[in-house]
Amino acid sequence: MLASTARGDHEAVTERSVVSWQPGAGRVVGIGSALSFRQPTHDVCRGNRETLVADAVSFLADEGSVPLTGRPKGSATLSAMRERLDDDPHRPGYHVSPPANWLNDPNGLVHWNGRYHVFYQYNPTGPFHGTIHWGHAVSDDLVHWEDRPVALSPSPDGPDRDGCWSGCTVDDDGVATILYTGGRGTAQLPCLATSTDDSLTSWVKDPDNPVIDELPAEPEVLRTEDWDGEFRDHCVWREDGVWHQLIGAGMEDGGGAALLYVSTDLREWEYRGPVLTGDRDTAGTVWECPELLDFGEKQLLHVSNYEDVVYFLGQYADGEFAVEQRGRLDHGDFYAPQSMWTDDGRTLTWGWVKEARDIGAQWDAGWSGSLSVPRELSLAEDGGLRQRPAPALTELRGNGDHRDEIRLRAGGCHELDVRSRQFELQATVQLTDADAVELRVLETPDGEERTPIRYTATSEVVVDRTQASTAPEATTDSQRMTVTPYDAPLSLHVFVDGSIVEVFANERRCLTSRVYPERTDATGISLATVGGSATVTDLDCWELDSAWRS
Ligand code: DQQ
Repeated sequence: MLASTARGDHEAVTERSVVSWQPGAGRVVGIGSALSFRQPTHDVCRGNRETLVADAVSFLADEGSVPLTGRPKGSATLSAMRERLDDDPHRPGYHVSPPANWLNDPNGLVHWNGRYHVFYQYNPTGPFHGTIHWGHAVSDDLVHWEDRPVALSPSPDGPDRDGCWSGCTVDDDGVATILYTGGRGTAQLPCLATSTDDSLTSWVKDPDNPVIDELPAEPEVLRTEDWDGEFRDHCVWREDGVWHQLIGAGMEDGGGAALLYVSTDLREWEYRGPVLTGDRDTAGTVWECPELLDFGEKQLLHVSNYEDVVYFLGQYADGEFAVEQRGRLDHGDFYAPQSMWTDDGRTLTWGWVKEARDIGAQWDAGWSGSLSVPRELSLAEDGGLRQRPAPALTELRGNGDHRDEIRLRAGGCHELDVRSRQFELQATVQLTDADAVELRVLETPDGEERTPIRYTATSEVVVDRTQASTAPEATTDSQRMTVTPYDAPLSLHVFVDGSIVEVFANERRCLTSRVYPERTDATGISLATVGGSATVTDLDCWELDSAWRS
């Protein structure tokens, strides 16, 4: 924590720290976390204390010539923070990650003036969820990204004092406008901000925030220990000149809900009721981050229910959603996705790829969380959901290995020429009489560490983490998804990046996993069969470049 609040002469160091806020509400004064030295008279201790104070004072006096982590002042500082983490083998290279510290949900994704903007839930004070700001990254091509300064910070005297939570960006006749959830104490209410420049760097909060200042009466919103009402996250679109907004909620009677509001100016909102509700047992107690996507013939509503991202495909009309099909958007560590509509009419979706290691390991790493690769969502010919990696990702391809056909005999194993922790692999897998085919990634030469992605004759794709890492505290459970009825042959598309394994099966189903191999030689890629023979055709494997430019 590197900043604290001052009110006149009173320093409120125990209030949550922030990076910056709008003038008039306070000022950043320096180090705000308590630091005590157990043996203040000891020479080493005294030396450390003096070094710390000297560094801090010099940093404050000289805009960052002493490179302290955690206090982003501009793009140069953000690049320096990012570079310091470059040697971490678990750090993703081409997935969008925070420069350091914490990232959770993607927010406010927008294609604006020809550039792609990704905002995200960001804690600049450390790799843990707290003091949530909006981080910002920008790209010209969807694959090379540049860090931008923090876009939204909590205002100490505002309804977002305790965090600027998830939301979206809309184009209000040329004015980029964010709707987000402001948190203060036990209240969480919708707030609005508009950008003052084409690069979407500076944002001004609406003086009348929150723009909705009470919870709807019906259905009664779930009250919890933390919140007066579980009521947050925003999906906004314009229909026949009227703004529509979905807000995620939990209901006192059980189950999640996506609640609809309408407005003519984004500031005065009229409540219309739920477009869809779910029962507690099948779809979770609270629906976070609802998003409605229009695919013409059908619409898709997805919600994040603390565990999974559940999607409903069906018909949305007049404020009601009629469900025809439902499923999970991803079967692994993927949460709170949000989409961007590109100028050429595609729907690209990013999700938060959570960590699968404890908070202590995240603290030691100095960063936490990443976004998935962008996924293009569309309707398949049979009316189901299609998910495939955004075509732009091909721009990152470097050295490759191509095989027309690999015949695998019972117990056989085939090693690829590529050794990497940052690659893409595409292949078609046909089980002949094998029980399973394994694509083993992040594998050491002796096989001590490896992560098999297993396609089984029982139509499952399993990411097996039992041997992924030799670290005693590593997660060892396996993650799985069924791939029926699209199971023969399987088209497999895999993205590996540091500690992320993202699997696309048949351009339909996805499983995103986290693994943390310890050994530096865990870079092997091989194919093997279990209990019989199989054929792998049209295999391509490319090393992928990194996404970040300083
Ligand atoms: N994350 C945000 C909330 C949202 C949750 C807070 C989902 O707005 O409900 O960081 O991960």
